[in-house]
Amino acid sequence: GTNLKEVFREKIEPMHKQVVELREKYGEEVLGTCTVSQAYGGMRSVKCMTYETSLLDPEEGIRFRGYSIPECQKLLPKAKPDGAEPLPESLFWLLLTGDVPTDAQVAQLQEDMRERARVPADVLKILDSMPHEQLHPMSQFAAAINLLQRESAMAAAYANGANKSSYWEHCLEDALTLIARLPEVAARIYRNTFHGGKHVPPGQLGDAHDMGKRLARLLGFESPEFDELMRLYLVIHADHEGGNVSAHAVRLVGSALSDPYMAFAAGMNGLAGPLHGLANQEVLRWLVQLRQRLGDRPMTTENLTELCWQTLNEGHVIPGFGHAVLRKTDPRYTAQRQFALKHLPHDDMFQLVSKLYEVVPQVLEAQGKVKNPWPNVDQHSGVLLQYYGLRESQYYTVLFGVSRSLGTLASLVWDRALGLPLERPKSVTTEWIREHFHKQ
Ligand code: FAM
Repeated sequence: GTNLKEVFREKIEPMHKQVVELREKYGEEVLGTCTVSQAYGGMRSVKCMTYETSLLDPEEGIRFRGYSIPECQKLLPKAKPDGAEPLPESLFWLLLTGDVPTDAQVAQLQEDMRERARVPADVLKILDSMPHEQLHPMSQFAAAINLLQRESAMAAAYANGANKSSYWEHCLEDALTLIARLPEVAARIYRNTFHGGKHVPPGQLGDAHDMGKRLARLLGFESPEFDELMRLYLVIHADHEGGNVSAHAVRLVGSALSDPYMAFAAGMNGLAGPLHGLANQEVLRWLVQLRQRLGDRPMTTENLTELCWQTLNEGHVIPGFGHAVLRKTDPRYTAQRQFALKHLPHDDMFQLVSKLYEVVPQVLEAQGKVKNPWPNVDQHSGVLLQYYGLRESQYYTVLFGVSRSLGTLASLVWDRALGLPLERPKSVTTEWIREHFHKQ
């Protein structure tokens, strides 16, 4: 069928049965342990949670329901007639159901999201009244998501004493409405903060009905190439298994039965961290600073090496490199590099990023403490946006957030469908550790 809710409904019982069987069979098996160092070290690589929509392999990178990014680019429906990048809506269908959707299924989902897409006028008015010069776009974004919460179907259902077995339905309702409205919210923030509040009236959008193109038009961009970049961007940032700060925050807050709006706002506050989603903003600022420090010296290996050491010696990380789990070049970086080689091979900033791909890993390896010296998704994203004229790096993480809604909210619907309980790990004090291990 083409109705996402009905297709998803059919998936729940078989999955639930699988989980019950696995818990009966392996319930007492140990997934992983947590040492004292890992407890102090951000629980790095501690296996202690389940998450269905994607899995991150340290060597090969992310797989969305088992499919790599190149496989998604091949298999997922694209924009008619000649789109080259997968449609974000088709990825959402895959993440939620595990199936590659047909064109008809994607068309139905787009129709459904178009009906949900308009942001209430009073919410837009509050967005327009925010202090855009002082309030970071990510703060405006998280506030907007909370403002939309008053329409939460899940919050209303819970207040009306809905049966626990129906939570997933209301959660899916909220997820679809929220995802459908994020492009207009995000674009409103962009136009208010960087273009004097001159908005593109959504009524003017005509056929811009896929999420990527709709976002591009509302931001004020008209080129088909930028439409394709928005589609690629929204797909590759959508999910990165369950332990990254934004996905984990959505899961944790949602486990208290806070509705998807509340949970996703929490995830966005995490994404706004410089070591997580804000890194794409930091990369652009660093590249601009590198260019300034280079002055009219040539972009040679030795000059760039010297500037990278200067960053490290100033006690700063090199943004866009390293990863908590990945140990190879991020395939999300590679996908963007392919796009750049195809569309902007001679762009000056792309040349700089290309050169840094050869320089930075060696510097980080020489420094000797980074576990992964290779580039991650953020090293490349700003350069593509700059090229098409979206130059305000302070805004970049909002785009990351629009994309991350696809994975984290698909996963949240599964949390409710599987009846996952409140998340509540046990903490200990340093004093407890001393006592506990001293006795042994
Ligand atoms: N430049 C300089 N030092 C780095 C580094 C980098 N790119 N990446 C890691 N290190 C340091 C790290 O700060 C730590 O130093 P200290 O022991 O002095 O604290 C040491 O190397 C060991 O860190 P690690 O185990 O290799 O990495 P972590 O798992 O602690 O952290 C990252 C992972 C992503 C936070 C880290 O690589 C980093 O800060 N990268 C730069 C910021 C960035 O690009 N973040 C975006 C990540 C992206 F995937 C996303 O979420 N959008």
